[in-house]
Amino acid sequence: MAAAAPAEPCYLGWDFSTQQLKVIAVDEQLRVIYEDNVNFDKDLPEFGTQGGVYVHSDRLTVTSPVLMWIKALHVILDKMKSSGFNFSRVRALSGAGQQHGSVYWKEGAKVLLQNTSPDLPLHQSLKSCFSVSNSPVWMDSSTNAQCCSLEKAVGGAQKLADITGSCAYERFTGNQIAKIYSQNPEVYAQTERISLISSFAASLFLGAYAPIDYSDGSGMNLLQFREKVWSPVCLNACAPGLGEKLDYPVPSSKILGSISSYYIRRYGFNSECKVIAFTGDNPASLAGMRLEEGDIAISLGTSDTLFLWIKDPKPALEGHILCSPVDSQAYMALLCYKNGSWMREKIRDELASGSWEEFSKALLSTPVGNDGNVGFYFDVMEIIPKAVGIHRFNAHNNRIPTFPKEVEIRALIEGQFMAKRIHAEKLGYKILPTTRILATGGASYNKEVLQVLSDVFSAPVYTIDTANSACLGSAYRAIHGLVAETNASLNDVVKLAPGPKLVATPAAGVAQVYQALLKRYMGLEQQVLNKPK
Ligand code: 5FX
Repeated sequence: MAAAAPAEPCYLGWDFSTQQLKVIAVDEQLRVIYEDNVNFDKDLPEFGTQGGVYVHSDRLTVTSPVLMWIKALHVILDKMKSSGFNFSRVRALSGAGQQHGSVYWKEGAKVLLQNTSPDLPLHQSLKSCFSVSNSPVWMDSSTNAQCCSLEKAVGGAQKLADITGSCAYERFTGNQIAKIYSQNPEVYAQTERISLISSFAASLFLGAYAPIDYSDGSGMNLLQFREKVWSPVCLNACAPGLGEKLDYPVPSSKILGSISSYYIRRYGFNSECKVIAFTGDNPASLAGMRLEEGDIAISLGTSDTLFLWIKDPKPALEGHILCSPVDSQAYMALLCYKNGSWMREKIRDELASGSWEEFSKALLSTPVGNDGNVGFYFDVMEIIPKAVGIHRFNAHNNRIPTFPKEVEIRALIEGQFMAKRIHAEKLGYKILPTTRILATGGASYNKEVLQVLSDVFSAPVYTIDTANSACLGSAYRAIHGLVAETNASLNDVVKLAPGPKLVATPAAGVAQVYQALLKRYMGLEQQVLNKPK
């Protein structure tokens, strides 16, 4: 009798996000062959989280129970097993974690991690491994004092940005560690290893401490993002002996080792299955969207987020520069705007009877450049720039109290996109002839809004489905990790994946209009900052 053909290989991508744990399996043709998730609130009610987190009574401290993440992994793997998933097919896996959050392994945890019994659920074997049972996560903003002292220690906010890619942010891990050290020095002393959520998750699969990767590591206010080494001055400013507790960071595509025997014995994984370094959810999304040099991804959600592929970064007091998760010579910039869809929907409801069709008609009925009328619409305090309120200027740069409704709608959309282009260019971003804008999120369904985006950036706009981009990007990174040492690029390896859809190209002659308007917008932004209305 002929031997059965070996099962076709597949690759797993994990996403330890704020509200759920997700997994995707893709085959060699990059088809998604399995997808599942565990929702923390709904599927693990015993932890009592809301949206996957605990918001503490000061409203500033936000944490998640570390054992919840481990139990979620146990639940999802058991679900996969009962659905008949063939784990022996998995050649490699990688994953993503919400950025900035940190996990504190107690002295002695290393040995427990290496010796988990396949007869016990993982969260039982590891229950005494953590010196801090509730991990601080990215939503935490309780470390203002630590941010001030870190900036002071290095010589100011811009200096810190020059070293680490960002000025001090409360959610960034160095400041979180500094808070734990200053409030509970004995807990810090009992901690033998500090992981990011991404490297913590990789450690679970390795059965050993996984190093932090360069890309997620650049969201800590601790990494010299150009040299890719920890900054001694930042480490010392946060806590003593911190370098030893973090260990050396590694390239994001590094093969960390083979999967631990726990998974081989309990689930039937192949002993050759490789674990590729895990990274942050935003870097993993950049991989999932297959950004290339010069590309921009814009997520037009409640808040608007931009990822930019940058070659020559210029860190500023706004936005973040991270090491690229897919190209060791490149960087990614991250910009976040609070007044995104929230503001667009507000104006739509007030001026277009709540209808996107009417909103689009207003855009179509007004000229590119809006006859020189410019507006700033910040319903809540914006992140970039730190300004609030509605500010309108006519073509002579005079403040005016109102615009006709069509002018207002165009001023809002042109203003939002001009702000993004200006701040991206401040961080060193350059539009190239090959630049593509990949738009996702709610407003990416509106063709007229995307036309303005294309005109303002002078680049074609594509839409892409990214419901699971971090998870999918992790599966792509697992495939890429196996060949990364041959210098193959991620995009060479995932060519077969479905591509984005072209939806708008810049109209003829609009580049000159915006060249002049962008300059004026920059000047008016200064006025808004200097003289808030
Ligand atoms: C990025 O800097 C963030 O804080 C968030 O996007 C988290 O990564 C969400 F998980």
